[in-house]
Formats: sequence, C-alpha cells, structure tokens
Amino acid sequence: MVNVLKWWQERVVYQIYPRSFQDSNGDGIGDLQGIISRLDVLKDLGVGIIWLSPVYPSPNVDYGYDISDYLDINPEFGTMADMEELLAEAEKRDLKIVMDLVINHTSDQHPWFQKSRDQNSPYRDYYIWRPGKGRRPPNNWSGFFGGRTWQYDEKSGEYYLHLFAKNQPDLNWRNPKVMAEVKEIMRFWLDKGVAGFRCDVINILYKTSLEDGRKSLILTGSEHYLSQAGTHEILRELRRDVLDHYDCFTVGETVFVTPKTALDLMAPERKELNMLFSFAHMETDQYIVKWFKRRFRGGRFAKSISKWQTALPWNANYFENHDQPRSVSRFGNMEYWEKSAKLLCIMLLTLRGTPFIYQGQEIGMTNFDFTSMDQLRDVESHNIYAIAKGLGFPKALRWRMIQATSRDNARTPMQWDSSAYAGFSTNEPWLGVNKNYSSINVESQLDDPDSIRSMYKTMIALRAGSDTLKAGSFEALKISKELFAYRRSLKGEGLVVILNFSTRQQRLPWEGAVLVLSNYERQVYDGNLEPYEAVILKEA
Ligand code: TEU
Ligand code: CA
Repeated sequence: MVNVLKWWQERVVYQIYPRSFQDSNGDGIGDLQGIISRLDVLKDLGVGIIWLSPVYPSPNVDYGYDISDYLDINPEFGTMADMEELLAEAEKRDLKIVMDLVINHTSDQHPWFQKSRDQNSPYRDYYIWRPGKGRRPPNNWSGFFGGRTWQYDEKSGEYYLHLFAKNQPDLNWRNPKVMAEVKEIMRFWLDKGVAGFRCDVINILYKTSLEDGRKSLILTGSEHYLSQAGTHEILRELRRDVLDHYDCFTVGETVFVTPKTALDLMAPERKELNMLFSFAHMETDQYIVKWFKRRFRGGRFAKSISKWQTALPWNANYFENHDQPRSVSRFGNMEYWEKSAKLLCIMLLTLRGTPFIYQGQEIGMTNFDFTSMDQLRDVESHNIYAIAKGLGFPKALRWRMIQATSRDNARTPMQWDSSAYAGFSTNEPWLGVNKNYSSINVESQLDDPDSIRSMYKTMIALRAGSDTLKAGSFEALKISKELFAYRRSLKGEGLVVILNFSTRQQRLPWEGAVLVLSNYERQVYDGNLEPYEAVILKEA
C-alpha cells in the first residue's frame, strides 16, 4: 500500500515566507541567501519539501502576491543566480522546492497591465475591462479584502476587475493568450528544477458572468466565479500540457470549497490538482467572516477535520500559514503553551495526508505583540480596519479584531536566537520582531529533547517510518466538546490518537493498546489525560 504513495505524499512540507525568514545582507528583509544559510537546520528538522511564498518582483502591495514579473526574482530577495544556487543547495540535501503560482491576478505594475490600459493594445484582453453603468461600476461584486472590485482608470476610460487589492487586476482567463503565457511561466520554473506549485486562489480563475451577484455578507458575486466549469477546463489543460510532463505536484489554495466541489478539483481521475487546502477547519472559530471571532472549541475543530479526512482521497493538512494567525495562540492555550503546541504537532503529523508546517510553527511562535495599527504592514488588515472605522466600530473593538486575525500575526520575523532582532537580521526588520523571541527561538530548542521543535523532529521521523501514518485509513473514534480520538490503520496495525483540547483532566480508557508517545512524561497510558495531553497508542 505504502509504495503506491507519491513522494509528495510521503514528505512533509515546510512553508517559508521569504520576507520574514532570514536576512543575509542586513537590510531587514529576508532573502534567498538567508534561506540557503538555513537549509541544514530544515534538513535536520526532517522536512522534505520547501514551499516558497512568492519571490518574484513585486511592488509589495500584497508582499509578493502582486507580481510584476513572473520570470525573475525580487531584487530585495536576491538574483536569479541566488535562486539557482538555492535549487542546487536544496537538491544536494534532497529537499524539493515548490513555488507559489499566483495566476488569478498580476500586479498593476506588470507590463501586461500597463499596456492593457491602451484600448487598442493587444494586451487589452489580458484583463477584464468594462465600461461603467453611468457613474457606477459594472457590477455589485465585493472583494476578498473588503470593499470594491472595480477600479476606474482615467487613461483607459473604463473600469478593470480586481477581486483583491486594486493593485491586483484579475487576469482574463477567457483569453487563450493568457493561458499560453502562464504555460510558459510554469515551464520556465519547472525546467529550472522546481518540483511543483502551490496555486494561489486557483478555483476562481474563470468568471462565467459579470452580472450582479446575490447580496452576501461574505462575497457578493462569488457565484459567478467560484469553481466554475471554465476553471476546471483551465486546470485540466495546464495539467495535460505542462504539469504531466514533469515529476511535480500541485496543491491548490481553494476558497469556499465543499467536499463535493473539492473532489471535482482534486480527485485523481479529474486530472486537475493533486491536492488542495480547504478552509473549513480554519473557520470553526468565527461567525460568518474571520474578523468576528467565536470561542474555539476542539470538538468543532475535530468534526470539521474528520469530515474532510474522510471526504477526500488525500488531504493537505495545515493549521497555520502566512495568512492565518499562529495556531498555538488560536487553537492551543498560552497557559499550556508548550503542551498545546506539541498537541497540535502530534495531530498534524498523524492525520492522513501531506502535513504542511509554516515557518515558526515548529518552535511555537505566537501571535504578534503589536499595540497599534502603524506597526502593521498587511494591506488586508489596513483595509478592514478602515472599513470597520467607517462603519463606526469603536477603536478598541477594531483593534481587537485586528489583533486576533491579522495576517501579520504570521509574518513577524522568524525567531532564530535571543540576539538582537532574534538573529533574523542585523538591522531593524521590515516588520517588528515579537518580543518573546528571547524565550521562543530555534537556538534554545535545537538541543533540548523536550522542546516543541524536538517534538516536531520526533513526529516527522515517526511518520516517515510508519506506513500506517503515511498511508493508513482515518476513522474518527470520539469527538466531544474537548476530546478528539481517531484511528489510523493499515494492514492490521492500528494507531489510536487521543487529544485533550482542554485545561482539565479528561478520561478515555483504551484497552489493549500500548503507549507509543505522549507530550507528557508517561510510561503507560492509564486512561487519564492531562491538560492538552496528546497520546499515540498502538493497538495489539
Ligand atoms: O489568499 C487568498 C485568500 O482567500 C486569503 O485572502 C484568505 O481568504 C484570507 O486572507 C485568510 O483567510 C491568497 C494568498 O494566500 C494571500 O496571501 C493573498 O493576499 C491572496 O491570495 C491574493 O493573492
Ligand atoms: Ca535581506
């Protein structure tokens, strides 16, 4: 069974947000040489694939997710030679590199867009330009960052569509020239030895209609572009004409998918994506939208995770990334910081599917300790703060919304050691370092067998050596408000994982099983679980 797994199913992925990972030239911005200098510590951790958030030239409105040149490297991060060195150094260590493919939109500074502003340009139809309706935009759609989705361009005399920031014009995927350009971009990177792509908001590429949408608190108009037939055709063509000609994989970032629409995007027989990130489990602690927080409950989280573990033939499992708050602050408990971080580690590495670890998660990095908006850099956070202010939300409430949810929670510099700027840089970084770097950092955990990082290293090795954890089936055994138990089984071996998502002792006896591992000092499992205890049991 296990030898039917592909290498991207066997390996663990580590996501790097290059701007905040390691600065090598003292400009306060992470870069490729910085990443190269840290490859050995990633190899030591045991990961097998590195996903780089975008490293292409970008005006940094959305810090790299607004791309102005797909075939080069952001000079802030280094040169193409540095990228080629990174690929070579990674290969020496048997580390695969995966790039971030952002093809729903470009930067408004991309030459294609600048040329398209001329109505007679051959690039006009690379984007979605429409006349307004009188003085109103072409339709009533709302955007992912809040606010409008059409920007009027004086020079062009028309509006252009942007589902994200106004500096991120949507590409027109009805245009075969766009398809041809993107195929070349993918081949360029695959020919350099890139091992695949994380595909940014990949299920919204094709807009079936530009009609007004049904009014929605979340996204007015999304029924016209979410997982449309045209998008499936695009994904199948990219797979057939490009991806299937390389030993590579794709993981789609797919918004608002259900198990059904997810299967239509990633089931092997569909020949579209190899796997995908769903958001359902990341929405169990919110009301309607992520800015309105709801008390986290392990049981709700467990129910959502279990549903997706059984709904798809393969999962891309994650608890945090560059868009999400830190998982130990959100799903764990700061009073049980170490235990709850280890519980999340044990859960992530024992679920069925490819585990994705985000930089800093392996040492229990926490949400930021900023005290005001002027310390934040994220365009989404500033947009939302301005909208909330316009709606009359009190300042304290606005700030609490941002503190709990801002993407900058995940983007503070990687905490390497207790020296100035946490060893990330020798100068003031582009975004403030969390002051807890003096106690939460890689160096203080590297050689500590009881550290969170050591638990990640142990669990990555345990998974690597276990056909059951890699290829076994998943079965939920118990889900209560604060307890989650499940079984992974393969060829008669059963591994039972029991998680206590609470600050109280819980009891769940399990006969006929021996303790494999706990995040507490324990020789045997007596059915009692300490606060935030996680145990793995092997059934006889
Ligand atoms: O994110 C798409 C997206 O939907 C996110 O905005 C998400 O909804 C939210 O931020 C987290 O719940 C992708 C990238 O991951 C994000 O960094 C980019 O800003 C966005 O696309 C536009 O490229
Ligand atoms: Ca730098």
